Amino acid sequence: MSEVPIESFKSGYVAIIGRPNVGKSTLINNVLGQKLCITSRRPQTTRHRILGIKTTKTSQLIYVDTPGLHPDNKRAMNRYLNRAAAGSIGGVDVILFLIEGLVWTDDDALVLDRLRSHAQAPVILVINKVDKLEDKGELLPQIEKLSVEFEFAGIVPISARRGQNVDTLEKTVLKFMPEGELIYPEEQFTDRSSRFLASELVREKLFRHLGQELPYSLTVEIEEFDEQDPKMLRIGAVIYVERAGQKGIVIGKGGELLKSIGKEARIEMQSLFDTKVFLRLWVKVRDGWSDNERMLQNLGYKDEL
Ligand SMILES: Nc1nc2c(ncn2[C@@H]2O[C@H](COP(=O)(O)OP(=O)(O)OP(=O)(O)O)[C@@H](O)[C@H]2O)c(=O)[nH]1
Ligand SMILES: [Mg+2]
Repeated sequence: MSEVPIESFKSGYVAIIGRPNVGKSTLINNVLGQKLCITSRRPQTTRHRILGIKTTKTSQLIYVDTPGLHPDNKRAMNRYLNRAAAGSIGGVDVILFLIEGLVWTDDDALVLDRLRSHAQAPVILVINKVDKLEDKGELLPQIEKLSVEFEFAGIVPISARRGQNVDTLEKTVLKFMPEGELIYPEEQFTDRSSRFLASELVREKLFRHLGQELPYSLTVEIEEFDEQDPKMLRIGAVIYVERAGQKGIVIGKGGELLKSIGKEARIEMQSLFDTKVFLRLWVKVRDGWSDNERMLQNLGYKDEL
Protein backbone atom coordinates (compact mmCIF):
# COMPACT_ATOMS: atom_id res chain seq x y z
CA MET A 1 0.00 0.00 0.00
CA SER A 2 1.43 3.36 -0.93
CA GLU A 3 1.26 6.15 1.56
CA VAL A 4 -0.74 9.22 0.69
CA PRO A 5 1.32 12.28 1.59
CA ILE A 6 -0.65 14.66 3.76
CA GLU A 7 0.17 18.25 2.96
CA SER A 8 0.77 20.24 6.09
CA PHE A 9 -0.73 23.69 6.61
CA LYS A 10 1.63 26.64 6.43
CA SER A 11 1.18 30.14 7.75
CA GLY A 12 3.23 33.26 8.28
CA TYR A 13 4.07 36.85 7.47
CA VAL A 14 5.52 38.27 4.24
CA ALA A 15 6.80 41.86 4.38
CA ILE A 16 6.86 43.87 1.15
CA ILE A 17 9.65 46.41 1.31
CA GLY A 18 10.97 48.88 -1.23
CA ARG A 19 11.41 52.54 -2.07
CA PRO A 20 8.29 54.59 -2.83
CA ASN A 21 6.42 53.86 -6.06
CA VAL A 22 7.91 50.46 -6.99
CA GLY A 23 4.49 48.77 -6.88
CA LYS A 24 4.25 47.25 -3.39
CA SER A 25 0.55 47.99 -2.92
CA THR A 26 -0.27 46.94 -6.48
CA LEU A 27 1.39 43.58 -5.76
CA ILE A 28 -0.67 42.97 -2.60
CA ASN A 29 -3.88 43.74 -4.48
CA ASN A 30 -2.90 41.35 -7.24
CA VAL A 31 -2.05 38.55 -4.82
CA LEU A 32 -5.34 39.01 -2.96
CA GLY A 33 -7.34 39.28 -6.17
CA GLN A 34 -9.12 42.32 -4.79
CA LYS A 35 -8.35 45.92 -4.14
CA LEU A 36 -7.30 46.44 -0.55
CA CYS A 37 -4.44 48.93 -0.69
CA ILE A 38 -4.60 52.26 -2.46
CA THR A 39 -2.15 52.95 -5.28
CA SER A 40 -1.14 55.95 -7.38
CA ARG A 41 1.61 57.03 -9.68
CA ARG A 42 2.87 59.38 -6.97
CA PRO A 43 5.51 58.26 -4.48
CA GLN A 44 4.53 57.90 -0.80
CA THR A 45 0.94 56.92 -1.42
CA THR A 46 0.91 54.31 1.34
CA ARG A 47 1.11 55.79 4.82
CA HIS A 48 0.27 52.85 7.07
CA ARG A 49 1.27 49.28 7.53
CA ILE A 50 -1.62 47.20 6.21
CA LEU A 51 -2.06 43.45 6.33
CA GLY A 52 -3.47 41.62 3.31
CA ILE A 53 -4.43 38.08 4.30
CA LYS A 54 -4.65 35.29 1.73
CA THR A 55 -6.04 31.98 2.93
CA THR A 56 -6.14 28.82 0.81
CA LYS A 57 -6.80 25.17 1.69
CA THR A 58 -3.14 24.67 2.50
CA SER A 59 -1.84 28.03 3.70
CA GLN A 60 -2.50 31.42 5.20
CA LEU A 61 -0.04 34.06 4.06
CA ILE A 62 -0.20 37.47 5.63
CA TYR A 63 1.31 40.09 3.36
CA VAL A 64 2.43 43.32 5.01
CA ASP A 65 2.15 46.43 2.82
CA THR A 66 4.48 49.18 3.99
CA PRO A 67 5.16 52.81 3.12
CA GLY A 68 8.12 53.23 0.76
CA LEU A 69 11.43 53.72 2.58
CA HIS A 70 12.84 57.14 1.85
CA PRO A 71 15.97 58.98 3.05
CA ASP A 72 14.25 62.28 3.88
CA ASN A 73 13.61 62.36 7.61
CA LYS A 74 13.04 66.09 7.95
CA ARG A 75 9.29 66.18 8.30
CA ALA A 76 7.43 64.39 11.06
CA MET A 77 5.33 62.58 8.45
CA ASN A 78 8.42 61.19 6.71
CA ARG A 79 9.87 60.03 9.99
CA TYR A 80 6.59 58.27 10.73
CA LEU A 81 6.56 56.60 7.28
CA ASN A 82 10.11 55.36 7.64
CA ARG A 83 9.42 53.96 11.11
CA ALA A 84 6.38 52.09 9.80
CA ALA A 85 8.36 50.65 6.87
CA ALA A 86 11.55 49.77 8.73
CA GLY A 87 9.60 48.25 11.63
CA SER A 88 8.01 45.75 9.26
CA ILE A 89 11.35 44.14 8.40
CA GLY A 90 11.46 42.34 11.74
CA GLY A 91 9.20 39.54 12.96
CA VAL A 92 8.27 38.23 9.52
CA ASP A 93 9.00 34.90 7.81
CA VAL A 94 9.88 36.17 4.35
CA ILE A 95 10.80 39.59 2.99
CA LEU A 96 10.05 40.67 -0.56
CA PHE A 97 12.41 43.40 -1.68
CA LEU A 98 10.72 45.15 -4.59
CA ILE A 99 12.60 47.08 -7.23
CA GLU A 100 11.54 48.38 -10.62
CA GLY A 101 12.94 46.75 -13.78
CA LEU A 102 16.36 48.09 -14.68
CA VAL A 103 16.08 51.08 -12.39
CA TRP A 104 18.42 51.30 -9.40
CA THR A 105 18.39 54.48 -7.32
CA ASP A 106 19.96 55.73 -4.08
CA ASP A 107 16.64 54.97 -2.40
CA ASP A 108 16.89 51.32 -3.52
CA ALA A 109 20.42 51.22 -2.12
CA LEU A 110 19.11 52.61 1.18
CA VAL A 111 16.54 49.83 1.39
CA LEU A 112 19.19 47.21 0.65
CA ASP A 113 21.36 48.66 3.43
CA ARG A 114 18.44 48.36 5.84
CA LEU A 115 17.96 44.75 4.82
CA ARG A 116 21.64 44.02 5.32
CA SER A 117 21.53 45.34 8.86
CA HIS A 118 18.03 44.28 9.95
CA ALA A 119 16.70 41.34 7.90
CA GLN A 120 16.40 38.13 9.86
CA ALA A 121 14.30 36.26 7.33
CA PRO A 122 15.02 35.11 3.75
CA VAL A 123 14.87 38.01 1.30
CA ILE A 124 13.44 37.46 -2.19
CA LEU A 125 14.36 40.07 -4.77
CA VAL A 126 11.24 40.92 -6.78
CA ILE A 127 11.88 42.81 -9.99
CA ASN A 128 8.58 44.51 -10.78
CA LYS A 129 7.20 46.31 -13.85
CA VAL A 130 8.86 43.94 -16.32
CA ASP A 131 5.97 44.67 -18.69
CA LYS A 132 7.83 47.90 -19.43
CA LEU A 133 10.79 46.01 -20.86
CA GLU A 134 10.88 44.99 -24.50
CA ASP A 135 13.28 42.18 -23.89
CA LYS A 136 13.39 40.38 -20.55
CA GLY A 137 16.99 39.42 -21.34
CA GLU A 138 17.88 42.99 -20.45
CA LEU A 139 17.39 41.99 -16.82
CA LEU A 140 20.32 39.61 -16.71
CA PRO A 141 23.08 42.17 -15.96
CA GLN A 142 20.86 43.70 -13.24
CA ILE A 143 20.28 40.27 -11.70
CA GLU A 144 23.99 39.45 -11.85
CA LYS A 145 24.99 42.73 -10.27
CA LEU A 146 22.49 42.49 -7.44
CA SER A 147 23.15 38.85 -6.61
CA VAL A 148 26.73 39.82 -5.81
CA GLU A 149 25.48 42.56 -3.46
CA PHE A 150 23.25 40.35 -1.32
CA GLU A 151 22.49 36.69 -0.85
CA PHE A 152 18.90 36.60 -2.03
CA ALA A 153 16.83 33.50 -1.30
CA GLY A 154 15.33 33.91 -4.77
CA ILE A 155 14.96 36.38 -7.61
CA VAL A 156 11.59 36.68 -9.34
CA PRO A 157 10.73 39.14 -12.14
CA ILE A 158 7.03 40.06 -12.20
CA SER A 159 4.49 42.55 -13.43
CA ALA A 160 2.26 43.31 -10.45
CA ARG A 161 -0.06 45.39 -12.58
CA ARG A 162 -0.64 42.68 -15.18
CA GLY A 163 -0.31 39.77 -12.78
CA GLN A 164 2.58 38.26 -14.75
CA ASN A 165 4.59 35.66 -12.85
CA VAL A 166 2.89 36.55 -9.54
CA ASP A 167 1.90 32.89 -9.15
CA THR A 168 5.58 31.88 -9.40
CA LEU A 169 6.37 34.45 -6.73
CA GLU A 170 3.67 33.04 -4.45
CA LYS A 171 5.07 29.52 -4.89
CA THR A 172 8.57 30.75 -4.06
CA VAL A 173 7.27 32.49 -0.92
CA LEU A 174 5.49 29.33 0.17
CA LYS A 175 8.74 27.36 0.08
CA PHE A 176 10.06 29.50 2.93
CA MET A 177 6.90 29.50 5.03
CA PRO A 178 6.90 27.55 8.27
CA GLU A 179 4.22 25.04 9.16
CA GLY A 180 1.57 26.65 11.28
CA GLU A 181 -2.10 27.10 12.04
CA LEU A 182 -4.50 29.78 10.89
CA ILE A 183 -3.49 33.10 12.44
CA TYR A 184 -6.61 34.99 11.33
CA PRO A 185 -10.11 33.62 10.69
CA GLU A 186 -10.41 32.12 7.21
CA GLU A 187 -12.70 34.81 5.80
CA GLN A 188 -10.73 37.81 7.08
CA PHE A 189 -8.69 39.58 4.39
CA THR A 190 -7.20 42.49 6.33
CA ASP A 191 -6.52 43.71 9.86
CA ARG A 192 -7.93 47.13 9.00
CA SER A 193 -11.41 48.41 9.84
CA SER A 194 -14.01 49.38 7.27
CA ARG A 195 -13.67 52.98 8.48
CA PHE A 196 -9.97 52.94 7.70
CA LEU A 197 -10.52 51.43 4.25
CA ALA A 198 -13.15 54.09 3.52
CA SER A 199 -10.77 56.90 4.46
CA GLU A 200 -8.06 55.38 2.27
CA LEU A 201 -10.35 55.28 -0.76
CA VAL A 202 -11.04 58.99 -0.39
CA ARG A 203 -7.31 59.64 -0.02
CA GLU A 204 -6.57 57.63 -3.16
CA LYS A 205 -8.97 59.71 -5.23
CA LEU A 206 -7.37 62.88 -3.87
CA PHE A 207 -3.91 61.56 -4.78
CA ARG A 208 -5.08 60.75 -8.27
CA HIS A 209 -6.88 64.04 -8.94
CA LEU A 210 -4.61 66.60 -7.36
CA GLY A 211 -1.33 67.75 -8.86
CA GLN A 212 2.12 68.27 -7.42
CA GLU A 213 2.59 68.75 -3.68
CA LEU A 214 -1.00 68.99 -2.52
CA PRO A 215 -1.63 65.26 -1.87
CA TYR A 216 1.09 65.37 0.78
CA SER A 217 -0.72 68.12 2.66
CA LEU A 218 -3.89 66.09 2.96
CA THR A 219 -5.27 63.55 5.31
CA VAL A 220 -8.74 62.08 5.65
CA GLU A 221 -10.69 61.31 8.80
CA ILE A 222 -13.98 59.43 8.93
CA GLU A 223 -16.39 61.28 11.22
CA GLU A 224 -19.49 59.24 10.54
CA PHE A 225 -19.80 55.55 9.72
CA ASP A 226 -23.44 54.67 10.25
CA GLU A 227 -24.50 51.09 9.51
CA GLN A 228 -27.97 51.34 11.08
CA ASP A 229 -29.85 51.29 7.79
CA PRO A 230 -29.26 47.83 6.26
CA LYS A 231 -29.87 49.23 2.77
CA MET A 232 -27.57 52.24 2.99
CA LEU A 233 -24.22 52.84 4.64
CA ARG A 234 -23.78 56.50 5.59
CA ILE A 235 -20.23 57.77 5.62
CA GLY A 236 -19.03 61.28 6.46
CA ALA A 237 -15.37 62.12 5.84
CA VAL A 238 -13.33 65.22 6.57
CA ILE A 239 -10.42 66.08 4.32
CA TYR A 240 -7.82 68.06 6.28
CA VAL A 241 -5.56 70.44 4.39
CA GLU A 242 -2.71 72.48 5.85
CA ARG A 243 -3.49 75.96 4.54
CA ALA A 244 -6.66 77.90 3.78
CA GLY A 245 -5.55 78.38 0.15
CA GLN A 246 -5.55 74.62 -0.40
CA LYS A 247 -9.20 74.29 0.52
CA GLY A 248 -10.45 75.90 -2.67
CA ILE A 249 -8.21 73.75 -4.82
CA VAL A 250 -9.62 70.56 -3.32
CA ILE A 251 -13.20 71.77 -3.70
CA GLY A 252 -12.63 72.98 -7.27
CA LYS A 253 -14.66 75.40 -9.36
CA GLY A 254 -18.29 75.18 -8.33
CA GLY A 255 -17.43 72.18 -6.15
CA GLU A 256 -16.82 70.03 -9.23
CA LEU A 257 -13.56 68.42 -8.14
CA LEU A 258 -14.82 67.40 -4.72
CA LYS A 259 -17.93 66.02 -6.39
CA SER A 260 -15.87 63.78 -8.72
CA ILE A 261 -13.65 62.63 -5.87
CA GLY A 262 -16.72 61.77 -3.80
CA LYS A 263 -18.38 59.94 -6.67
CA GLU A 264 -15.35 57.80 -7.48
CA ALA A 265 -14.73 56.96 -3.83
CA ARG A 266 -18.39 56.11 -3.27
CA ILE A 267 -18.49 53.71 -6.24
CA GLU A 268 -15.50 51.80 -4.88
CA MET A 269 -16.91 51.79 -1.35
CA GLN A 270 -20.13 50.27 -2.66
CA SER A 271 -18.28 47.40 -4.23
CA LEU A 272 -15.98 46.93 -1.22
CA PHE A 273 -18.79 46.97 1.36
CA ASP A 274 -21.34 45.39 -0.95
CA THR A 275 -24.05 47.91 -0.14
CA LYS A 276 -25.28 51.31 -1.22
CA VAL A 277 -23.25 54.15 0.23
CA PHE A 278 -24.19 57.73 0.98
CA LEU A 279 -20.93 59.68 1.22
CA ARG A 280 -20.51 63.25 2.45
CA LEU A 281 -17.17 65.06 2.25
CA TRP A 282 -16.00 68.23 4.00
CA VAL A 283 -12.73 70.09 3.67
CA LYS A 284 -11.18 71.66 6.79
CA VAL A 285 -7.90 73.40 7.52
CA ARG A 286 -5.57 72.12 10.23
CA ASP A 287 -2.40 74.17 10.10
CA GLY A 288 0.84 72.24 9.69
CA TRP A 289 -0.58 68.86 10.76
CA SER A 290 1.96 66.85 8.77
CA ASP A 291 4.97 68.28 10.58
CA ASN A 292 3.60 68.06 14.09
CA GLU A 293 4.04 64.74 15.93
CA ARG A 294 1.06 65.32 18.23
CA MET A 295 -1.33 66.31 15.45
CA LEU A 296 -0.15 63.32 13.44
CA GLN A 297 -1.06 61.04 16.33
CA ASN A 298 -4.46 62.65 16.70
CA LEU A 299 -5.11 62.07 13.03
CA GLY A 300 -4.38 58.35 13.31
CA TYR A 301 -0.67 58.26 12.44
CA LYS A 302 0.31 56.26 15.49
CA ASP A 303 3.25 53.89 15.60
CA GLU A 304 1.73 50.47 15.21
CA LEU A 305 4.66 48.29 16.23
N1 LIG B 1 3.90 49.35 -15.80
C1 LIG B 1 3.70 48.91 -14.55
N2 LIG B 1 3.31 49.78 -13.61
C2 LIG B 1 3.13 49.30 -12.35
C3 LIG B 1 3.33 47.95 -12.02
N3 LIG B 1 3.10 47.80 -10.69
C4 LIG B 1 2.74 49.01 -10.22
N4 LIG B 1 2.75 49.92 -11.22
C5 LIG B 1 2.41 51.36 -11.13
O1 LIG B 1 3.35 52.01 -10.31
C6 LIG B 1 2.73 53.08 -9.57
C7 LIG B 1 3.00 52.90 -8.09
O2 LIG B 1 2.35 51.74 -7.63
P1 LIG B 1 2.03 51.52 -6.08
O3 LIG B 1 1.54 50.13 -5.93
O4 LIG B 1 1.20 52.63 -5.55
O5 LIG B 1 3.52 51.64 -5.50
P2 LIG B 1 4.01 51.54 -3.98
O6 LIG B 1 5.33 50.85 -3.99
O7 LIG B 1 2.96 50.94 -3.14
O8 LIG B 1 4.22 53.07 -3.65
P3 LIG B 1 4.24 53.83 -2.20
O9 LIG B 1 2.99 53.40 -1.48
O10 LIG B 1 4.20 55.24 -2.58
O11 LIG B 1 5.48 53.42 -1.52
C8 LIG B 1 1.24 53.00 -9.91
O12 LIG B 1 0.97 53.94 -10.93
C9 LIG B 1 1.08 51.57 -10.42
O13 LIG B 1 0.00 51.41 -11.33
C10 LIG B 1 3.74 47.05 -13.06
O14 LIG B 1 3.92 45.86 -12.87
N5 LIG B 1 3.90 47.60 -14.29
MG1 LIG C 1 1.95 51.67 -1.54
